[in-house]
Amino acid sequence: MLDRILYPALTAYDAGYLQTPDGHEIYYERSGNRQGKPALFLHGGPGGGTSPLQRRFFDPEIYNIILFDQRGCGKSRPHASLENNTTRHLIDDIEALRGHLNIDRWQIFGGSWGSTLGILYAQAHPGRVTELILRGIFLMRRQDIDWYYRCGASRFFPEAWQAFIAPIPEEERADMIAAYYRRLTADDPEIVAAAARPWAMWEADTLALRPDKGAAEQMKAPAFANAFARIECHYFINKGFLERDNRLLEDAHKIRDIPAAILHGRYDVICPSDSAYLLHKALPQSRLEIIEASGHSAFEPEIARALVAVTDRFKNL
Ligand code: STX
Repeated sequence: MLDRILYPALTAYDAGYLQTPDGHEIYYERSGNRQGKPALFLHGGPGGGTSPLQRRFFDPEIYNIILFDQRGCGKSRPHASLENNTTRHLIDDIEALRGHLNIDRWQIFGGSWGSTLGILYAQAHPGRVTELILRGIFLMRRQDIDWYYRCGASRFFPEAWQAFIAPIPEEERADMIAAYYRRLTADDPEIVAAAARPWAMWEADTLALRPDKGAAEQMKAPAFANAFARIECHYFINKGFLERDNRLLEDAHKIRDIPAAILHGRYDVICPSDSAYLLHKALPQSRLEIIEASGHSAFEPEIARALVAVTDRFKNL
């Protein structure tokens, strides 16, 4: 099904590591047309890493497709590190990567936490962004974090929520993020792994309108789960390292002139679709598409098709 919606599978023509001044090595790769229109894919989580499927939202004849694994995840090193790992660092890494690759301006394509990071990057460096493609909008407000880790999503997925809270003693459950953080940052790797798995499973179980067993299996793999859980929990306990709760919407005016497409699955239970609506209202020139038969995942057919249609529409800009 997806094979007929996305562009054909392709290999990277280049891959490498970018060294940061503070001890991280950032994995990046390029595919498609080396002389083509630059597009940067920002993955979710934080801590989710990239995968080859993400290259396939872009026409490889037209786009120079760039993927990178944010600090501590995917192939970036050191694996699962929380040191010098904040939103500011990631924004600086994007700028460093842009300079390293000799790119003047690029399209930013980000889903979920990738939308958060894409908006923040564009607000910091609006002159560097040709277009914004934002999917599954995550605004990183107190209420967005509470919805997913306190009460909200729990009411749509009671069995998955039960599995998520089960490892935590009742007296700690009032603050699930704090309870998991203690375990995910423990010295004992067994304690970390035992917490990482249910943390990642909560997300795997709530990701799609039609749950995908294969995706869930991948997220259970210890290397993925460790980085994903540790990094997400670290960012969420620190509220995304944002100084103001409503920072993304308050600063929307800084990016109002950048052509923007906002796509969101109607039945996204990780990030409810009113976030996309609010972002659209704050960016009056943006185009909002609520995809009726989709959840949070970028890889359900309806939303994947809509995402490809947007990169196609932006080809000639
Ligand atoms: N996390 C939202 C997010 O960015 C609360 C996200 N959700 N699932 C993902 O990312 C993966 C697809 C990377 C697993």
